[in-house]
Amino acid sequence: MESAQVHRYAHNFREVQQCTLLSIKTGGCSEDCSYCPQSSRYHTGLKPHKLMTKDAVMQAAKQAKEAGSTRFCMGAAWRDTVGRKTNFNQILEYVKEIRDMGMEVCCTLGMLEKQQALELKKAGLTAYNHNLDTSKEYYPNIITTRTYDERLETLQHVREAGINVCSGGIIGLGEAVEDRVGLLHTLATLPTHPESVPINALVAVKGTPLQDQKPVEIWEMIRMIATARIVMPKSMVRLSAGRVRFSMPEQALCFLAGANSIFTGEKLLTTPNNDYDADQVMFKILGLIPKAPSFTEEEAENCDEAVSTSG
Ligand code: SAM
Ligand code: DTB
Ligand code: SF4
Repeated sequence: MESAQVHRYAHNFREVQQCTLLSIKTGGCSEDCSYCPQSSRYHTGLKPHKLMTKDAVMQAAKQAKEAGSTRFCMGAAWRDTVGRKTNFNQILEYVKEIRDMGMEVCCTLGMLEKQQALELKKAGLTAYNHNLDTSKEYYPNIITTRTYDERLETLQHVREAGINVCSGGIIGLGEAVEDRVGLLHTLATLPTHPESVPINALVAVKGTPLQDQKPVEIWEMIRMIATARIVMPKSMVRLSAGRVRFSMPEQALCFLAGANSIFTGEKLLTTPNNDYDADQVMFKILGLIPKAPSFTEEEAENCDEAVSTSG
């Protein structure tokens, strides 16, 4: 397997990053992403919630850290953050505090303007997740309320603000193999490769237009991960949504193919994820080691200062 060779050349193949998601603002979204249980256009039975309070978010981050997670990613069901000044400022505070706990912090809040990206950077954000989801050609079959080019613009704003880019996609949307190649080609030909590339297998949620899609087979997932690894050797490739359906040996093949990051914690945003204890057993059996958080020197100094002044 060529990707395994590339993986071993570019990374410590035992190291796997554990990232925990929290949906800080759930449901009621104006967009029509046809895979998403959080769109207000579909009847998925999901109860919308407004932005979570600081205490509740910090509690979840603390729990994730204690469970061994090194990156905390906050998701909001928004098209963008324009006109959400109060909520956005609150999120900036959450970012600062979680960063000061010594965790990498990521957000996924929809489209970002340049100014907002700069503010998130200033607050200490490590990475911003914004997926391209699929190829430019297949995209209009999945989402009509915002364009592929708008997504690329957000990625550019994130990059220009000096925040790491996290961008990947979903397989199992009914796309052709060429669309999977198209997605990876777009990601791999960005001016700089995204630092992380999440590969999601569709979680077909009842009530969404994609509820009856055929489940992605493990071989499709492995091939997608392997190809991502070969074309973006240094990126963290994340075995993301859909992992809960795969057995330990199946996941082992994903790691061999080049995946070196997972979402841990019992929930993704709104759907179930692997059991925390089962993941710890898997790490032990497969001889995987948790990846330590990584910060630039400048960020680490800021964090040291924060820790020494707070003590
Ligand atoms: N609202 C923001 C946005 O769309 O950019 C952030 C949250 S959104 C839920 C983040 C990503 O989760 C989507 O871009 C999509 O790739 C992924 N996602 C959402 N629902 C999914 C599902 N049912 N199965 C797999 N991935 C999903
Ligand atoms: C990503 O690529 N996958 C995560 C994260 N980025 C935000 C989200 C998966 C969501 C799966 C459906 C849900 O739990 O709502
Ligand atoms: Fe809204 Fe994001 Fe879901 Fe699309 S993927 S409906 S933008 S929450």
